[in-house]
Amino acid sequence: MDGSGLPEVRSTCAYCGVGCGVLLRPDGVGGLTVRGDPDHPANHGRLCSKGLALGETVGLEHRLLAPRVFGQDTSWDNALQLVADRFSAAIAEHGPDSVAFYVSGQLLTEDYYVANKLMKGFMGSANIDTNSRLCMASAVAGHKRAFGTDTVPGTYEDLDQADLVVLVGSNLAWCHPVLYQRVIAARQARGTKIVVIDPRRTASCDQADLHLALQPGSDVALFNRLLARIHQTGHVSAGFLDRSVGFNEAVELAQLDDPDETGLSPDEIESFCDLWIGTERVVTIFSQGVNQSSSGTDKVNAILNCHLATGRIGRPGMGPFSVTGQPNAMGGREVGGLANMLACHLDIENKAHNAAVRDFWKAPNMPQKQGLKAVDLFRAVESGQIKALWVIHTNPAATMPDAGRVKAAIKNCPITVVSDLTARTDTARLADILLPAAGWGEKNGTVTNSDRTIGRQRAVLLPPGQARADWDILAEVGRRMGWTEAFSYETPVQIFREFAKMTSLAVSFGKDLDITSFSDLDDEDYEALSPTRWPTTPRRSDGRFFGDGQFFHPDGKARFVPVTHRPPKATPSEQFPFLLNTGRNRDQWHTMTRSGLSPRLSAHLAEPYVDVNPNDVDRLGLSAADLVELNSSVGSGIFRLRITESVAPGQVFAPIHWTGETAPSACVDALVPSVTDPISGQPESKSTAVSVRRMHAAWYGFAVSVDAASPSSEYWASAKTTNGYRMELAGKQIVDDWESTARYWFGLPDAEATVVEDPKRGSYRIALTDGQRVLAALFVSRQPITLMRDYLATFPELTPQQILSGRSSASSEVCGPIICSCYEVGLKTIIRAIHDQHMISVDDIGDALQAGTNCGSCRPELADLLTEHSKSIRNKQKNCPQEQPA
Ligand SMILES: Nc1nc2c(c(=O)[nH]1)N[C@H]1C(S)=C(S)[C@@H](COP(=O)(O)OP(=O)(O)OC[C@H]3O[C@@H](n4cnc5c(=O)[nH]c(N)nc54)[C@H](O)[C@@H]3O)O[C@H]1N2
Ligand SMILES: Nc1nc2c(c(=O)[nH]1)N[C@H]1C(S)=C(S)[C@@H](COP(=O)(O)OP(=O)(O)OC[C@H]3O[C@@H](n4cnc5c(=O)[nH]c(N)nc54)[C@H](O)[C@@H]3O)O[C@H]1N2
Ligand code: SF4
Ligand SMILES: [Mo]
Repeated sequence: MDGSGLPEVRSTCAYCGVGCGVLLRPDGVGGLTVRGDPDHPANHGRLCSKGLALGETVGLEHRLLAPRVFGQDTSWDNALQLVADRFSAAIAEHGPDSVAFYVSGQLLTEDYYVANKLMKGFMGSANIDTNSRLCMASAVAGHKRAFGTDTVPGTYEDLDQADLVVLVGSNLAWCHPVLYQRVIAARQARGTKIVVIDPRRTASCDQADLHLALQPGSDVALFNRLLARIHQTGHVSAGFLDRSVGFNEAVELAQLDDPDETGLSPDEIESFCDLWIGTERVVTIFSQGVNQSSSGTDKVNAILNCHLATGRIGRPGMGPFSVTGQPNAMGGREVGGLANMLACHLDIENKAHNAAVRDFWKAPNMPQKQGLKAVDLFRAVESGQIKALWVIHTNPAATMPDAGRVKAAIKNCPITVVSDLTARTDTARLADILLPAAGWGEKNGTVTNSDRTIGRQRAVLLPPGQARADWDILAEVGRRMGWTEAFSYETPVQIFREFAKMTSLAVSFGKDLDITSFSDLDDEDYEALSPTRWPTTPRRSDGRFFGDGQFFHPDGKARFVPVTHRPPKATPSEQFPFLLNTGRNRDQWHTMTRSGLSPRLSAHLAEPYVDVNPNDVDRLGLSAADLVELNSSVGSGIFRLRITESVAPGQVFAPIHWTGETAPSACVDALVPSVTDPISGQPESKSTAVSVRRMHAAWYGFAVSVDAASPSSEYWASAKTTNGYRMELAGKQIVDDWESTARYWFGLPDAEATVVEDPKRGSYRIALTDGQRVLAALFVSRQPITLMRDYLATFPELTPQQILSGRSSASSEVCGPIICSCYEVGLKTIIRAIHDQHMISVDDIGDALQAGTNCGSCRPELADLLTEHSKSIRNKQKNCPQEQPA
């Protein structure tokens, strides 16, 4: 305690797989403050912008407070009996494979364990798959092919000790910011070099020694060239060749691949190979640019082949490193969350494994074959095979490829159960039975991060309304279906102990997953559990695998997997000439149901956008700030144009975060067809053939409002602000009566209206008030609107007249003299943003404020401001993460 109220509680961040430790202090009225845990081995006190803003996302806004059945609030008793009855009836009538769960790498290990036990051991089907199929499946499959087990060999300390870090398909600076900070710290301390392999120039390139902007999908060709060069230059580790099988075949195939497929120059390729081969301590980090591909598993093995060949694996400062995306992607793999696995890294189709799990669970009904993987699972929902579906902690109607089709399938499923924090998601809106889950900060359990460190999440707030923990909901359904004994859990520690004990099965089959030392953990030990990396076996005290040449295939040896370049399935055509790449923004988490509640996080990149290269912009006759329509073979979308050389000609990039709730026409997965990797079943989310053209809007609009609104225009995108919401809009149809339209959109039929109109210019402005306070204001024009958006977002403090002028005399006090005239962004606004958001590049300013993104003439001025104002920040935060406030 530091004397300011309730004591601090140690927990783990809600978001990414870095698994940072946080210290939480509840304020006693439902909120909390957050700081990094200085003693946590993952982050040593650092946090990124998302972790720091956790306190802004725990409010009651949008929370689901009671179970709902067919749209009506009801009791838990009713809702859970109905779930149990409908699942039992489906199984009785159509067999176990007529039911399915679709779950999430964000569940706690305890939740995940119970879901998996219920489906695989008791309902008797393996139809439980998870959003990890869209995320880690190729890494899992690649690891198993090479190592005989799905195990990440290295630890975070390897990043501190490496001399070269290669980022393949990983925008670490934005997606694993605290790990990126560790790499930057190593660069400062020991000169660690950084190479980024990504078709797109990302924030992770800012400090890179080399950026290889390869052709999308050509990673295998590049790593095959590296393998051939390792062989040619005699850098093969003889010791490791003895401990492996298949080297010659892998090299032969590698030599046949044409490095030109990468689109890189021979110089670029050779400098990369020289650097990699010449640096003993090399860590190759890979993420979704590798996994989310129709050749994802082969890409993984192409990378693993190079580390195996040189023996650079499982030793300090070196190894291949698959970073996990979600906070418990790793834990989910441990408890067998995927449709093709059993708990504890055991295999469904291995008779001995299957029988051992059956005996351990005393399970009546084990499936003998693998279940449906995500894409096939939703196809089975579509075809009517699945009669009852339960979606937990994920939003597939927005994040599965071919999202429109998935949405329709879920809608037509005879019974859909959804467990979520909120009813406001694209998936929750389709639920027949909607169950209120307790969220991060309200429930207890464990998560495993990217380097196998098990950490505790601890409850510091009471679940609101009737919300309950996911494990608790699942266990009660198990009991109501008749399996009283097997699901008699009353606390998460009972589940954790059972799982820890179960890892003795893995040990007995010679597998690596071993946390048996936790089998007898008492309640207090669990409460006090400090971050622990598995295996907890004493002989592996440095926490690494495979440095000793011991692998987990039956002969104890590793496998080289011969692989060959296969381009992405989508080939640009006359109809769809561009390749659409997708990914993440720094400050938002997936479908924004939590991060989108933070005004601070929502200030960074507040609108869905598509990045297009300037050459293509000219060719297509587009201009800055246009809205553009993308079309693919399966769907379409509307995005704000950003002109940037970060994408190559012929490629475009759009982020994944917008949904029906925040920008219905900008859900990228509506465009992505469901092409999958043949081995892992992981979708190719990063290469879709699309067309790009200007949207011809009859009008453009900007609005601010106290409450969220869902206008019926072709395009709208809303973002949270301190005072409510701000919204960009556009429509193709001329609107005759703007006043009624505005009243309808904002749900303010009786508000007082103040209007300023200039019909000749097609400009219309309306402020709606309750007599005193402005509740909403809408600005419409025939042209894209230039307004002081930042200033208008302070609207509750302004009079209708001030608002409608779009700027006021006071505005120069708030915003300062205008620097960017295209978007009317003032000096003070820019300086504030540089300080508050720790901006380091002109693009950062553009991302947050749009300044400098149109004509670009203010960019030199912005650069000067940055030099002047970010220096003081840099000095203050040496060794601190980029986004940490000084
Ligand atoms: N801020 C933020 N952080 C997150 C998340 C979030 O939503 N927001 N989500 C978390 C989750 S679940 C995950 S899985 C991770 C994802 O973390 P990352 O994988 O780092 O993130 P992405 O932006 O999906 O994709 C990474 C990069 O792959 C590149 N890429 C596309 N095609 C190719 C290719 O063919 N080859 C190569 N080499 N690269 C390619 C893209 O241009 C992109 O820059 O992030 C986690 N962290
Ligand atoms: N095109 C394209 N598509 C992609 C990707 C991509 O890069 N490109 N990335 C893919 C990847 S890697 C991932 S991981 C997925 C992520 O996609 P999703 O998992 O679908 O996205 P989230 O927004 O994280 O959904 C989590 C849901 O759980 C709810 N929730 C939060 N806390 C709790 C809780 O404690 N209990 C319960 N029951 N619910 C809770 C949230 O409100 C939210 O609705 O997207 C995938 N889709
Ligand atoms: S890097 Fe950021 S989002 Fe990821 S766990 Fe740490 S604080 Fe949370
Ligand atoms: Mo992910």
